[in-house]
Amino acid sequence: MNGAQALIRTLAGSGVDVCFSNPGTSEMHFVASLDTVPQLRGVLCLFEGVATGAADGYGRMTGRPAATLLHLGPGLANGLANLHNARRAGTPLVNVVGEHATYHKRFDAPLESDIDSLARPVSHWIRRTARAADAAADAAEAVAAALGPPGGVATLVLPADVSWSGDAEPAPPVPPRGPSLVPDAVIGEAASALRDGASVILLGGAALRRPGLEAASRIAAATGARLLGETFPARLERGAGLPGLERLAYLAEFAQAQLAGTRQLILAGARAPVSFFAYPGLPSSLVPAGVQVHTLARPGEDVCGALAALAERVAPQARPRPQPEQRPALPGGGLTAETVAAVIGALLPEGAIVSDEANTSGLSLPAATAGAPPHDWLTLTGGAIGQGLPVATGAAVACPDRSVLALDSDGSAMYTIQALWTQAREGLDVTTVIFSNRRYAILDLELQRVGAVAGGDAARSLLDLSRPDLDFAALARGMGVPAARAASAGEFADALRRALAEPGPHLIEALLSQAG
Ligand SMILES: Cc1ncc(C[n+]2csc(CCOP(=O)(O)OP(=O)(O)O)c2C)c(N)n1
Repeated sequence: MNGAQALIRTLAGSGVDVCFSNPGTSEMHFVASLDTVPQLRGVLCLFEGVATGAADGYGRMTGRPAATLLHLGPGLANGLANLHNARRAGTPLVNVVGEHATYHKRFDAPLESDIDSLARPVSHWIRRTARAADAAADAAEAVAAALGPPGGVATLVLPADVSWSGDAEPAPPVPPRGPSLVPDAVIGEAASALRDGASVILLGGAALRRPGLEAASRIAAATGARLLGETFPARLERGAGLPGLERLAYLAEFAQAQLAGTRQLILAGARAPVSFFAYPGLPSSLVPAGVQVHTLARPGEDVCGALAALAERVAPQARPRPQPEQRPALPGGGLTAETVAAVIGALLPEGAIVSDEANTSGLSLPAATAGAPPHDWLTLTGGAIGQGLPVATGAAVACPDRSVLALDSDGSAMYTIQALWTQAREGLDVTTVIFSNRRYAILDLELQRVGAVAGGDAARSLLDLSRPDLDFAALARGMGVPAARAASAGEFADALRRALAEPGPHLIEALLSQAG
């Protein structure tokens, strides 16, 4: 067996069943081996940012790593932004990067580059396999490193001659480790903090799944503590029957208002809140002065267990407070970000997975969908736009029985629009809604917020997506995805109903009225 075959068998044996790929010459033995290992499904992505984002979406939904297959340094570089988002999400992911044959590197051939330096900032584990005989053990360790906890990106650099050389055997999986338990003393400290009436519990990571939310809701019911969710969760379970959760706002002024009056801040799987950017004259930390911060659980610690133990201590009789079922009425009239949100709230199917990269057009989505049937909400964890469509693609591969909605603003969608082709190729049940405002609208706002002198024509043209107007329906059809354009709330509701009812991918371009 050559190194590539042993590696692929080991990945499959360790629970990796999909590889989002964009291969080149140095990965040909990996590609050839896929036919001998049907348990590992190769999915072709037409840009590496789609492959890495899809692996992120897959890992968020399964808790298991998908693999990527990228072509040397340039292929990795194309995938970096979504590996960055995956890193911020704490997603388990095995990032396989092909490399020149070991003896070829010193010739400085055109694709030669410093792969390790490119990979390091996004990887919490990197290994360069030296010999075919090591490929399988390295693959097993990569899976274990990706799973953590905490989960993360494990990058395995695979030279071509390691792949094609013989004398390798598959390796057994490395036994998984559980999250570290939170010591009793830490739970006791949080319990004392909760005696102060002005407490906020900031929930993040695994605390945003049902068990964590229900324990936190019991604590809030018994102690009067307020619950907030981190601003950009990797995966939030929400909807009717689950405890509702307000998220910390993106804009620092709003976040400060949400935290005003707090004396005790308990971090449950979330980091201490900071402003997304620095603004002249404003603080970077959003923790109000004088607030005592307590860390109940860090990433990689058993945050749900800690919340459950804390609930047993301070709220033994309390019940979680479920969000009542409640949907907005279907609106009529023009198409605005608000009416699109109301239609989505009215029609969101039970068990849907929402990949939210709607940016400024998404402000009404949380309220409009709060009482919809239970669903998962995946957000832009690392601020690097171009994540929404790939994450939706990976989530659909992970959960073929669920409806996936990608809610994407036009500017962000264009970074990784090739994801639509993979959705068509794989027959994935993804409905993409494009919020077409024909602007980088958030940057209009940021231009003022950072105190830059309000732009003239030259500045404005860098934030404007018209001239020419993008035609997303045509782009989608060109990649095999049926598409519609909607210019009124009624047209949008009809198109969304049809898209959700039919299997396979669809795209609806919502032509927002302020786009003119
Ligand atoms: C990879 C990357 N490149 C550039 C940016 C800077 N950026 C932030 S928001 C934005 C425009 C977003 O426009 P759009 O997706 O249409 O959303 P809107 O602001 O109109 O709601 C840009 C370019 C970024 N965050 N990430």
